[in-house]
Amino acid sequence: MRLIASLLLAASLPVGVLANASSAPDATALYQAQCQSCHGLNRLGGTGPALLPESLGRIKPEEVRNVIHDGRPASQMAAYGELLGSDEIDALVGYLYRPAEVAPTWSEADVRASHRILADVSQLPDSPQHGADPLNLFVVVEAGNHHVRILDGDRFEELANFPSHFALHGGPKFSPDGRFVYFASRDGWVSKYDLHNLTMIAEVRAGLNTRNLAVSSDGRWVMVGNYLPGNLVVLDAEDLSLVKPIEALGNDGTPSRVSAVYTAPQRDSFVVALKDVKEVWELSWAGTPDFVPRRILAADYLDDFSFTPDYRYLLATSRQAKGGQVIDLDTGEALTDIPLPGMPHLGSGIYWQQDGRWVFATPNISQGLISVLDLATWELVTEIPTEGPGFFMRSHENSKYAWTDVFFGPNNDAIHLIDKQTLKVAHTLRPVPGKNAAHVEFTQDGRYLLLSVWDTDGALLVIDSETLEEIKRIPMNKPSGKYNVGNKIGFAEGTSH
Ligand code: DHE
Repeated sequence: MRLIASLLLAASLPVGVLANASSAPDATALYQAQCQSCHGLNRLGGTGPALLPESLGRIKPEEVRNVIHDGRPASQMAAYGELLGSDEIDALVGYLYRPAEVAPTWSEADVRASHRILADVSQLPDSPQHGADPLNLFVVVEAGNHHVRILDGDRFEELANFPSHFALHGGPKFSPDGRFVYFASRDGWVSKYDLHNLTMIAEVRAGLNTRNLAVSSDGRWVMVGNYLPGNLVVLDAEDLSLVKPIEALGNDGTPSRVSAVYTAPQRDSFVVALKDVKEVWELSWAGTPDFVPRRILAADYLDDFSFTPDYRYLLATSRQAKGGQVIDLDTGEALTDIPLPGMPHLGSGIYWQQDGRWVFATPNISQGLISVLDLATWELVTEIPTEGPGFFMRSHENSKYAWTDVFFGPNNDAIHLIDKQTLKVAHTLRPVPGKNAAHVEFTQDGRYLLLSVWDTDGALLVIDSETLEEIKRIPMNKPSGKYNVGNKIGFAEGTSH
């Protein structure tokens, strides 16, 4: 409705409001007339997403142009191609990629004002109302149209399908009993959804540009990591009300963006990666927490973490060292550097037992290889060549393969199955030739797995993990991550944490 109102408003504006004397379109006036009612004052977002350069960094200007011209299907974004000339659309696109005239801010009061309770949990049944096994549900993020689908992991049938906030990123996280799932959008919105009742419970905008969230394993706290503003935000996991914002300032006062926040269950703490200062933070949630960070000072900027199964050691990408560095979280000491030359995507790394020892494997974003490390000695065991750089890796303790995608380059339709004992590629599948195949997740028993055909005209494939045969195809628009409740709450071997 508001979009239609803004269209009518624009249509009735006097000539000259949308173009200046030299007849170059006035992008600021265009924004105010056409976009502001949905996308907010100063481009901070409203019913539509924020349109700041920080928010659009991952979207090509051509795509933004197309969305303005044609609208976005299955959303409130209308098509402006009939109303605006091509020079006006170009001016708008240029404007959206320019820094905001007013520096964007998001205060404690803004967080509180955005908080909404959408359902009263005390009035809802506390047992599953859908008839499916609550620990074998899948939460599937359909990135192409900003939706979430909930699937029964035994019958692979859909239980719910609902719109999400714009651009969910990072894995959704679960309450310890698996009843609730928490989502973070790149736009700063955090939502809590009840998987027993298939109902949204609460939401809050914790920042303007968010990286991810983590949930404490006692189920009490949600910690959100933001680029904009550079801070952590502690929320009450019960209703997402604000508990405490924590400014990300280095030891010497240097402001930083937060790269990501992780849950370390055995340590009763959150571990935080900081983008602009050489520190790792640990914040304990034990007892009555004050959420004052313990600072581990590092010799380098450390980003994108993975952990040993006991969460004693942290594996981080490091810009200066050989690509990777291990930190002992007990002592705070840097233990060793690890040769990881291909920009590892450690968040997707997984571990398993090979030949009586624990190994850790990670894909690399800039080179087509999987790095395999010995978790006891931190020696590089091998590098497994792939058909191109990958993003995600998954396995299950009942599967003999580690599945990894080729996310980038001409072979991005390939999926490699690495034999977990020989550490060699045992099979290469091309589920839909010519279309990007990426990101898998197993059922709780490891018998089947879901695989994304990451394409506008894409699908979720259900594959038998033994025979490798496709047993079902569910059409979807760019399905990205998918998450099995039981695997996630059990911190299962082979899945992301
Ligand atoms: Fe992600 C997880 C960082 C780009 C899809 N991504 C993560 C995590 C981090 C991270 C630190 C782990 C946090 C968590 O799960 O809570 N991602 C980054 C980046 O720094 C990078 C390279 C650039 C950026 O601007 O953010 C990046 N990520 C992407 C994408 O382009 C992807 C493919 C599409 C998208 O949605 O933006 C993407 N990232 C994902 C997904 C996960 C993820 C689906 C969860 C994986 C899982 O299985 O748990």
